[in-house]
Amino acid sequence: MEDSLGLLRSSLGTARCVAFTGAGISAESGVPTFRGTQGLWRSFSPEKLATPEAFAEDPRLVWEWYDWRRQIISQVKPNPGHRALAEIERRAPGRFTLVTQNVDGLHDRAGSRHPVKLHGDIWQLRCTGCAAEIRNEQAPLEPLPPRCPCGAFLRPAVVWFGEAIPEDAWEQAFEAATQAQVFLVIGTSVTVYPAAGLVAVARKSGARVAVLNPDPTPADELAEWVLRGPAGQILPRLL
Ligand code: BJW
Ligand code: ZN
Repeated sequence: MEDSLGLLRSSLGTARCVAFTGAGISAESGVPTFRGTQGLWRSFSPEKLATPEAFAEDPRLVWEWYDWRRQIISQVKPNPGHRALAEIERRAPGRFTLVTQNVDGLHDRAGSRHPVKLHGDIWQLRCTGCAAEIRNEQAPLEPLPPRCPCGAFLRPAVVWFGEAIPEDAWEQAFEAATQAQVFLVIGTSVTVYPAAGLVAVARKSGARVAVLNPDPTPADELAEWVLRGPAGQILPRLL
């Protein structure tokens, strides 16, 4: 591990780098991940709740899940992993891109300037009627489900299964992956596409891949470095 950390640290000093993060980076802040036992909420899987069909069928149930998560996120802080990525970005102006699948806003709160948010933002709401977007940081939300002034339900401005990733975010992430010399895969199970496909895009374009995760992931076989452990402990050691 020490050797890998040293090599990776020195590459980060000069290389174009992408950090691709998932729920695991926020786990040490106290935000539940999606998969595994602690990811379940009232026995519903994210594949069941994070869909337009679930919202159409039972908007209150889906909102209760989001409201529960918003309450947790509002009470936690960014951890040393988030802060280390913000510091890596500060030290590598113009050659570092943070691409996150997370919607929790903890990268922004840690000081990352322009995280590319593939799956949206839990603090943004979008009207299912007139498509207006508003920022709302109230937790708990009242009433539930919230309504737009136009009368239609508001939904979280996040990307559910079967929905497209916002075009500008996808273009930025894809471009950064093809340009990366080092691609860090941090705290993600690398199972949800098209985001997960960015690892192979980067590898095929010549990036050296590093995976930071306590558990094995499908990206390990593409990786030059597999650093097993919590992101909040490993990332500060890259500074
Ligand atoms: C630690 C740690 C510590 C713990 N330190 N690590 C190709 C193949 C197969 C299927 C598909 C495919 N292409 C598309 C699909 C379908 C589908 C999909 O991928 N399904 C798979 C599940 C099979 N994808 C979609 O539907 C996507 N849309 C789409 O394809 O649209 C097509 C289209 C095109 C054009 C027009 C219209 C349509 C959309 C996917 C959206 C996913 N959305 C969610 C919810 C977002 C909102 C919300 O937050 O509620 O995104 S689902 C959920 O999973 C969330 C996450 O961002 C995402 C990824 O999860 P993540 O971050 O990896 O978390 P976990 O929990 O899985 O893993 C945590 C990891 O952390 C673990 O590895 C731990 O070990 C680790 N860890 N502690 C470091 N301390
Ligand atoms: Zn509206």
